Amino acid sequence: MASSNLQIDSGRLWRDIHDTAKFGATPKGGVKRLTLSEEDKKVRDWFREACLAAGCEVHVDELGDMYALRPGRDNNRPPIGFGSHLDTQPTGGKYDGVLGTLAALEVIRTLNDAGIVTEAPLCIINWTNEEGSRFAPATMGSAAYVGEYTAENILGRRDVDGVSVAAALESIGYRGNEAMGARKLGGFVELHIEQGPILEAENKTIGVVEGGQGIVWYDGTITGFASHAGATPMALRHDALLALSELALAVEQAAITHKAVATIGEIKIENASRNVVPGDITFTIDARSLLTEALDKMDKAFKAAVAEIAARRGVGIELIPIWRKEPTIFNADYVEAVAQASSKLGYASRRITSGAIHDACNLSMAVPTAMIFVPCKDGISHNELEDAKETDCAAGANVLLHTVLKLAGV
Ligand code: HGY
Ligand code: MN
Ligand code: MN
Ligand code: MN
Repeated sequence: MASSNLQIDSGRLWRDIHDTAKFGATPKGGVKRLTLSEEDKKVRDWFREACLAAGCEVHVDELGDMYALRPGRDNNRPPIGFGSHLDTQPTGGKYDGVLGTLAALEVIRTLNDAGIVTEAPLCIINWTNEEGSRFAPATMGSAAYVGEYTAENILGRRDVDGVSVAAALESIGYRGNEAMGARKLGGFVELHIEQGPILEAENKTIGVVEGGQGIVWYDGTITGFASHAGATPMALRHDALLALSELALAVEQAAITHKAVATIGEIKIENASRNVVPGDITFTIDARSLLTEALDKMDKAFKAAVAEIAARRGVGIELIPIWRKEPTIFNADYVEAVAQASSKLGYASRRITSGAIHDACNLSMAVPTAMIFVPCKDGISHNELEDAKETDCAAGANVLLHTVLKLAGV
């Protein structure tokens, strides 16, 4: 069958997306499938069976990244990789990561149905712990794959209950024996929902992603002084929560000033009690920008605010950067391949940059990489309301199919 007007099976992809959403389904229609949890095991097992049924060889590396290989005519060439992630946020949705991973599987099935063998081999990938909400950092598996971390460094990381990555991998049977990074790729393409409002607002079906924001994650602690909520005069308090409240407004102002974004999250008052002035608080900051210098300027502004608030309120404030990733620029030829596939298929598209971090942002440090976005309803993601249209998911998968055909050769 000629490959030029090949289309994926939209119904099959849509069924897969909704079938796998049952692994970690929440009452509000979202998905809670934290990395290396029992729910993650169930979707990994489903994905492995589906890849085997599609004739792929499935390999797992020491951090649980899953690689499903489809031979090409010339298996001396490195495979073209494509995929995303199957783990979700605690209040995640059905499409973040899932669309890109299952669309990759659908591309393989479509090629099987059409009896097409590409020149280069293909490799579809489910990366471990893209979300970073159980174990930091986010995009963990792909970051280790490109050498940002050793496997040992990652295996020792622990979640809030003290469970290590190594123990969690073993508990779900996905601590593979393939050495991290052993599987060389010739390039990588990731399909993903935009997770923002632009494509929908402009009535565009495809986002041709040119790059992504850089990111800095901080862990913060504020040490005030727990005291009696009734007997302690306001002027004598060292209230950790009020100090954090002022810092939060300073973080917001720094982001606005530098045309960036920043979020205070994961706030925890230690031994909280209604009638005790908060003494000790932990919190996190997620700061992002397309510009490295904006990340640096925000860092400076955060540090200045910490010093001023701590001195004035008589509290201790510690802000520790735990992860930094520079802004990403994707490979121009790969981006062009996405643009050409999308216009050949007649989809309305526009160039766009990614506000979210993705595994592709790591892969772009090692191999030519590009991303394809499709709209999500009201731009909502990292929320159980996350939703997308079947036609947009199919369009994204068709652009993925034709981009991969172009890059792998048919
Ligand atoms: O945070 C992120 O950007 C990613 O979606 N986990
Ligand atoms: Mn994602
Ligand atoms: Mn996400
Ligand atoms: Mn992401």
